[in-house]
Amino acid sequence: GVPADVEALQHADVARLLPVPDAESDKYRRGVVGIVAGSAKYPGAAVLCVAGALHGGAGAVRCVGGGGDAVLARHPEVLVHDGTPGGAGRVQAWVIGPGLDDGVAGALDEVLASDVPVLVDADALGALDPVAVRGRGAPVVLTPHAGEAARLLGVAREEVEGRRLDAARRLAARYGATVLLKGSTTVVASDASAVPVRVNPTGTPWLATAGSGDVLAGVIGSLLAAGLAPVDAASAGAYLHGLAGRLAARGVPVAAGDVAEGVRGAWGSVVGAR
Ligand code: NPW
Ligand code: AMP
Ligand code: MG
Repeated sequence: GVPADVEALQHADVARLLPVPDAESDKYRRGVVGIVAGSAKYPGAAVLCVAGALHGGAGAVRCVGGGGDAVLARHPEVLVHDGTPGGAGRVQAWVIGPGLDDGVAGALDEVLASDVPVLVDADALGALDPVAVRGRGAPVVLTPHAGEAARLLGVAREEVEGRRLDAARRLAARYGATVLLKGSTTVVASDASAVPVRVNPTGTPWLATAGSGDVLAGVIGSLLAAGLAPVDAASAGAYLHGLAGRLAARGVPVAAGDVAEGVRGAWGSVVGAR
């Protein structure tokens, strides 16, 4: 059986959480996601993160970073900004990290200084100061893979792989943040120790493909911007991402861009169950 401090995320829970727009909705109420991603080395990470946010249901996506031209070529809907995150205008949740290389620290300070939720992934994780995270008013979500989690904890990757629930809980406590630890079984831990760790049941090994995590960060960003609580956004995002991978793959290989497009079908299969 599943221990009491762990729960599997249920389809009906996700159906309740997903922000379906109504007659009162506008793009700002649906949520504006700010994405700080991409670099000359990894412009594609910004494209994939943006795709996750757009298909995840964002009202608008603003993008800051080194992937602007590549992003616009694929997604003309996106508001691309040349400057730094602080000058980007109205944003209801930030995603920072996919494919960034230099300039991470300054951008991280700026998004952490905002009063909206911040998701920190990939290259931005290594630049993160626990004191700065704990000291901010609004929530922080961390989305490491096992290698990134091992580096943050200062332990071997095997230790994280062998004790995934414990690793996620330890990181959540250290940073005062919600931690989604990616892998063959993705788990979501809250820094509130009374909240059970959520285990995502929808993953598939077909998700083990370059750029897959960049898509996930964008999907969760869209749910944070819509106003979901951090553990809800992280776990519903993982649920949609896993389902998207399954729907896109159907037993054959998929690329991360296919997973991003599968997020719309995943949404449909979840809200259809309302
Ligand atoms: P090793 O060598 O296996 O022991 P990579 P990345 C480890 C961007 N991308 N579980 C691995 O350890 C991302 O957004 C851009 C456990 C290695 O030491 C990031 O900004 C793409 N450990 C950046 O690239 C598409 C794992 O981590 C270290 C692991 C780096 O991304 C791809 C670094 O590994 C990518 O998303 C796992 N699942 N995966 C684009 N198209 O623009 C890796 N490690 O190979 O530099 O990869 O950390 O995923
Ligand atoms: P990243 O390493 O940041 O690109 O993220 C990889 C994504 O693929 C995460 O969502 C992982 O949970 C997922 N993933 C990687 N390997 C597996 C696996 N063997 N089974 C299920 N999901 C996986
Ligand atoms: Mg990644």
